[in-house]
Amino acid sequence: MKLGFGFYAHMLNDEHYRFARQCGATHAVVHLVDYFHQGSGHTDSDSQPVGGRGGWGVAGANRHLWSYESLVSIRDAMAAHGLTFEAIENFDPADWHDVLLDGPLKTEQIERLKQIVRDVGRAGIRTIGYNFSIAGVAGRIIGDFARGAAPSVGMDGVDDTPIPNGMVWNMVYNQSAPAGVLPEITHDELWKRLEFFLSELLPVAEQAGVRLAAHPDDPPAERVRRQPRLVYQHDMYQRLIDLNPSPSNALEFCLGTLMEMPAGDIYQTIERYVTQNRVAYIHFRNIVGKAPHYREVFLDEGDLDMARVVGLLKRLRYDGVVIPDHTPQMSCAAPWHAGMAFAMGYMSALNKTVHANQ
Ligand SMILES: [Mn+2]
Repeated sequence: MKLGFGFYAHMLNDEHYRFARQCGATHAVVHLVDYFHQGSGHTDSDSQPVGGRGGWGVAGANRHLWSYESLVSIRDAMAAHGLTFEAIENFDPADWHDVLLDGPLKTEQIERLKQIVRDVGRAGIRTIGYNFSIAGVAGRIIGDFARGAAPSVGMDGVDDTPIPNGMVWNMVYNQSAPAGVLPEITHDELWKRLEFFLSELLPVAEQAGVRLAAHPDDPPAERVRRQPRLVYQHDMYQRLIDLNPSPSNALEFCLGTLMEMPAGDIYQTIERYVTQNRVAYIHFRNIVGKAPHYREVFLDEGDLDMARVVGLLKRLRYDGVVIPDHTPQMSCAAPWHAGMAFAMGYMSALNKTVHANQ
C-alpha cells in the first residue's frame, strides 16, 4: 500500500504539503469542493464538515479550481514536495445537482462532468472519488466520543427530516429555491440515475485514463432524510460494479463506513473487492458500534483490527493508496493536525511492520 494524505481545499499550500510529507505521505487525495462556504455552525474549518439540517454550506465556491490549468498547477506544487496528486474526492454539487435529482440541467451537467474527467486525465490524475447520494453525509452528531474525550463524530438514530428544495448532497445549490421539500423517490429510481451517470461518464473516463471511485453511503441506512441510499450494505458495492463492466468503474473503499454497516464480514469484503481489482483507494478509519449507533474513534481503539487489515492488503498485493479518513481531534493548539499525525504515524508503522514480517 502507498501512504496518502487527504487535503481539504483550503489546505492546498506549501505548509500542508510539507506537513503531509513529514507524516510519511507520498500521495495526495484532494477535496476541491469548499464544504464550508457560507455555512453555519462551523467553528473549526480544519475539521471534517458536520452541519445541521441546513447542510454544510453553499455549493460552487471553488469551481475555478477545476480547470485543467489549475489542476496542473496544484499537481506541480505538490510534486515539488514529493507528493503525487493521486485523486480528487467528490464532485461539487453545483456541477451535478440535476444529475442526482434528475432535473432539467442533467444533460448540460453531464457534459460538464465529462469535461472535468478529460481535464483530470490530461493532468495525470488517475482517480475521481464520488458519492452518488441525495442526502449525502447527513445526520451525524458530534461529541467527546474517542479516547481521552477526544472530539469526534457519530450517529445516534436516522435523521428523517425532509430535505428542503435547493439542497442536495448536504449542500445548498440554489439559495432562492421555492419553499418546499424534495419529493421522495424509490431505490430503483436512484439506481437508474446512477446507471445513467455511469453509462455516460465511464467511456470518457476510460479514454482519459481515469477511474471513477464510489464512496459508500455514510452513514449507512436504507433512507436518510427520507431519500433512498444505494450502498448501505457490503453486497451493494457488487451491484454497483455489476451495473457497468468498465475497468474505470471503481470503488472509494471506506473502511469506516463499511464497518458502520450492521451485517457482513469486513475482512471477506476487503478480499472480495480487492481481488476484483475494483478498489481505487482506501479510507482508513476505525469506529465503535454499528449504524444507527456508532462513534468514530482513534485507529487503535475501534472494532476494526487495523493490523489485520494491513496484513490482508499485503497478502492481496494491494498497491493502491490508503489515506486516513476523518480522525478524532486532539487537545492542543492544532487539534486536526495532531489527530492526522497520530493516524499517519500509526499507519506508517503498521505498513513497515507488515513488510518486515513477510
Ligand atoms: Mn470515508
